[in-house]
Amino acid sequence: MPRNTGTPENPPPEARNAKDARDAKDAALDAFRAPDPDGPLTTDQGVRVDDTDNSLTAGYRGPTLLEDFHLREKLTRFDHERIPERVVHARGAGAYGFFEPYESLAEFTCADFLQEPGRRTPVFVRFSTVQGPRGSADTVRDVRGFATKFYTRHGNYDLVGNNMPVFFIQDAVKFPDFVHAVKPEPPNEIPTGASAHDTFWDFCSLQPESTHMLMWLMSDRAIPRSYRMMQGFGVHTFRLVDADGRGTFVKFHWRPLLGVCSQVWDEAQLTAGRDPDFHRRDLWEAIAGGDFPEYELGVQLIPEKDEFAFPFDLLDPTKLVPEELVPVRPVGRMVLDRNPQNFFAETEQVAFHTANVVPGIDFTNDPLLQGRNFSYLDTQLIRLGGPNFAQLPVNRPLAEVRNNQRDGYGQQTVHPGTSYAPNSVGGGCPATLGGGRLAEGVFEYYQQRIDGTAIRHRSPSFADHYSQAALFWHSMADWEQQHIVEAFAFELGKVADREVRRRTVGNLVHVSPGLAAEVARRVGVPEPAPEPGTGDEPGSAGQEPRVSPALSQENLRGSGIRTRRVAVLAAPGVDGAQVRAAHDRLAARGAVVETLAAQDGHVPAADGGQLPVDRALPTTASVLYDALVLPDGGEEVLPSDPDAVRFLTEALRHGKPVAVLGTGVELARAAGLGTSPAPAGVAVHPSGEPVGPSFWEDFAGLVEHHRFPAR
Ligand code: HDE
Repeated sequence: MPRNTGTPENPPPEARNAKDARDAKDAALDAFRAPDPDGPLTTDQGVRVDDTDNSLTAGYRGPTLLEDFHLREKLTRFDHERIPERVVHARGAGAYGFFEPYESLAEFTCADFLQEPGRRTPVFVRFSTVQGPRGSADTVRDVRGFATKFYTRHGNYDLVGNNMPVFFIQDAVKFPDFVHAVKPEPPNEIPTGASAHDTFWDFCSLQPESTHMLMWLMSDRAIPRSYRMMQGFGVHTFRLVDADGRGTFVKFHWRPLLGVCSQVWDEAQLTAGRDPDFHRRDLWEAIAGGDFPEYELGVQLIPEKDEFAFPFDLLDPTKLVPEELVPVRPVGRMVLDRNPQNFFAETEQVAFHTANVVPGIDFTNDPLLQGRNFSYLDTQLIRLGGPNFAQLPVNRPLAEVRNNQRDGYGQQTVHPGTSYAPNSVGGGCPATLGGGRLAEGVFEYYQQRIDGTAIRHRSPSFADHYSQAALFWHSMADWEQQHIVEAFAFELGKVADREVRRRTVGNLVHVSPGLAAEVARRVGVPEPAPEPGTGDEPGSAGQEPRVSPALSQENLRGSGIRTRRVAVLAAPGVDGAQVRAAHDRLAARGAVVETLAAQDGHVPAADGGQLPVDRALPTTASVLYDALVLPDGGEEVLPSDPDAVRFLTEALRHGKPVAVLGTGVELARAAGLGTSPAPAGVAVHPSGEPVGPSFWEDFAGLVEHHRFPAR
């Protein structure tokens, strides 16, 4: 795809630094940035304070005096620091960046930010988990939020998506039920950040429309390696509208440049303990280190005439449009190149809303989307304390705001004149109305013909809950299917109510009798009888399964090893040249390489040199790395160091690439790793022979592959 290689006004991200090239949103935030912290300490009224360590008291040992306004203000402000967390998606991390189209999409939409190749629009993105509270761990099994605010010239556009393309329910009226079921249970607020409990599975087992989403949730998509390595989806079918008011249905996709990578379940659980901030830290460090996460925006475009051309309803959010039916067209890229300065002010106070659309983008009648269009504004009113949250710095549009909306808590704008229309006095709201000129940045509702009888019934076209769940299942590689089985067995194994387990397995029969039988066996409930027409093995009662290769992570790997974390285990007597080569060769390809030893400081190498240690083994863990190098030497120490043995054992269990050089094989043996023949993902180099560049090249190939889950 054509890339913006940079102009002085519009440089590529690689050339940017905070001083010389700042986007419009960054510059607009200046007005709200705190002054230099080196100045005098003041009260909120700007009065300089003489002492902030001692209250004003009546004598040395007397009571504190009420007139100490500094004490009162300081405590009052502290008492009011907390705001309600988001009712869902409470845990998250955010970053600024930009979006730029590859090509003009004027043929389909008049959205200003999609007109001109290379023209950049500032963005703020917030990634999140759904179930857990603000302080919960990052690596739980959960859906991830992927919400993007585009600060366009024609107002803010929010694409509030997830890392899975479908959802649990079809109608917004079920959302409170769903969330009450998945959230910690009311009597004891257990479990935190997990769906493996009775109420969630009870709800889903009674609500078969959740089956397709459950397949995604039980897959490795629910345990991403990084926010930088997951896809994003708008989920609903939206509508693009061109300058003449013509509509085209659209599905939005984000594809990470680094490929789609996941942890394995045991690894994710251990990471939650070793570093609960794993994803937050990963995003922050990548951006701080100049490795800017990049995602390609793709669209599936469906002409309105094809609205009924699919075997599912485009308005049903439990369905995706298989890429084999409608290919994803790449239309632009988003680069996240700036960390926020203050988590609360920016990441916590950012307020997304599905109804924040701009001219050229419109809704469909997806009943889930329609409910969301009410809910997001409503929730911000309580979470952010009133109607003026759009004036918070991170939420402010770059486009001018002019209307008769007034007052309310925390009003920041000083409005002159009167505030009503029509108006012939006092300079009140002279704002002009648009008159429906889409192309000039005026939002005009898509002219959809609506007539119908008010009914409370699910559309019959939403009735098939299993075909796409089966499509997903059959599109998985063997190891992905294995992980799905294990995830169902884990989650249902945590469900105390056997009837809920049984009912869930009963639903799975419609996806795959094989899957249902295996899960039933593992969770100790009777194997359900296969339903006629649901057989999944070729030649059985059902049809030959359809597959969609685009759904398998096997086909979504990235290339290269940028930002992959590689640990080199070193002990006194280690081969210094090998440690240095591991650093040089892999870091040259963009990996983050760290030397670990029993203690911090330096480790003496066999050649007499002193190698700097990046981290002491007891302070870190295998789950925080993607690959491992066991260099020659140090065999006196490492095989008997429980931390080192555990490090390797876990790396092996989690399918990570390992390089074993020379006597590194001793540690490998201690961890139960046979090296002849070497299992998949293990590169072995015999003792005494020089290690050439090709060894590191081959090992980089294994690191690029990411995990060897079938090992
Ligand atoms: Fe949300 N959702 N949602 N949701 N959602 C919220 O808004 C809601 C749904 C999503 O980083 C809330 O500001 C309803 C689907 C993300 O700040 C709330 C329904 C998808 C985020 C809300 C859904 C999402 C939210 C909570 C069903 C994927 C985090 C706090 C009708 C397409 C945004 C807030 C951030 C947050 C309501 C379903 C994505 C309560 C009623 C489907 C990424 O308003």
